[in-house]
Amino acid sequence: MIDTLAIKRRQFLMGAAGLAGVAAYGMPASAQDGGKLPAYASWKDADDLIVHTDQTLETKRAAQGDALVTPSSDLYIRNNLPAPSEDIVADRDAWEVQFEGFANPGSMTVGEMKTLGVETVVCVLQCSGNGRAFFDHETSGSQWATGAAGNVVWTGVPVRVLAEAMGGAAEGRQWLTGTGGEEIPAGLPPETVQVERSVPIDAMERAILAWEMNGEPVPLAHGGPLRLIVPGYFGVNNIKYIKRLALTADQSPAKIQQTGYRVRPIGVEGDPSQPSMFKMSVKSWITGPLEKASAGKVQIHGVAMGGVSELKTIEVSTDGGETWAEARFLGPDMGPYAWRPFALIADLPAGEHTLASRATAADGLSQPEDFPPNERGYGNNGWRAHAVDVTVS
Ligand SMILES: Nc1nc2c(c(=O)[nH]1)N[C@H]1C(S)=C(S)[C@@H](COP(=O)(O)O)O[C@H]1N2
Ligand SMILES: [Mo]
Repeated sequence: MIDTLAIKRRQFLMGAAGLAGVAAYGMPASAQDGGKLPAYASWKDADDLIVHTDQTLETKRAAQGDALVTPSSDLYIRNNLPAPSEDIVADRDAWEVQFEGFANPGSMTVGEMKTLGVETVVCVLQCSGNGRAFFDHETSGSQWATGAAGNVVWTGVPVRVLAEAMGGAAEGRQWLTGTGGEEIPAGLPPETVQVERSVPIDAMERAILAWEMNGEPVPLAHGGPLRLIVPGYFGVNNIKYIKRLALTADQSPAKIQQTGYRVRPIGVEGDPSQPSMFKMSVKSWITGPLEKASAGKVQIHGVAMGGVSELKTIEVSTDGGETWAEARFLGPDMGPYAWRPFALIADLPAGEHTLASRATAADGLSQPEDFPPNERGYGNNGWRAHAVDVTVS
């Protein structure tokens, strides 16, 4: 586990949070033991979380460990708008979703959906900005290190089953568009703040509307009573408290779709011609040891994901990427969208060691050494940025 006292001392010596702190501990020094848990997330494990703001909570890197599934009490939270009132989970089966863009559109309650079909999928939920803190340039937004990600079990009705029940797609539909159930603050035009995202319609084949998360009703904080899950797609596409699901001809007019979550060079404004944060990429990071270890045999562990593909191999370096050794995946393979913990036992002499991991997916893609810096700090999967400096004594 991380020695918080040592971190605090180091923070004090460093003064303002510098990137050195990020590299050394894998989390922004400024956020250590930050705020208190907000009321809607008071049931979470405060020891395992970094509270950036009331709407952004990050899982500590050490807490990610070698867990097959991220406990709900440790899972990160990212809200663009304040979470709705607990009232919406009082009668979960009564929650109603508006369906549009199908041959026979209409509305359906969660209770009705439960009678149509049910499926379970394990997938990584990861914010587009996970790894943002490791970029050298200044970025706006939460300075996530590795903890805006978790591996989660979701159960719900497949969207393709719903589509079938409604007679299939209406003509000319290209996008699957989900709308969040938050109340829009008075006086604001909805498209400026509404959490509404469109993904290419083929994602319908694997998307589900989930009422269960890790074997329990989806907590309000994570989108209960009902959430859209698009396996393999970045967090933002997984709409919480979904109130409308539409097959549309065009992408949503919402700002979060048109100009937000667009990858572009530093200094450039977002626009719809730029790549959107849809599919995730192959990625891995070490979760221990993060700071120090005893000389001799050391167990190095972490987590790896293939993005939208099964994983093939995971390699670990103890010399900053000069040489690599193949590590072993731990536990069962839970499909192409899940992460897999990994471990390697290495013999480490006393001294400073830079530990890195590099995943390769079955589609042949590997993590790059560096991921190109971009204006909002999205999509970082560079292995060098995720390396940790460990003192072995
Ligand atoms: N309705 C709604 N859905 C949402 C969001 C939101 O603010 N409102 N945030 C998105 C973003 S940016 C991310 S990363 C994930 C975070 O999911 P979590 O809070 O359950 O971890 O939810 C996505 N879905
Ligand atoms: Mo996000």
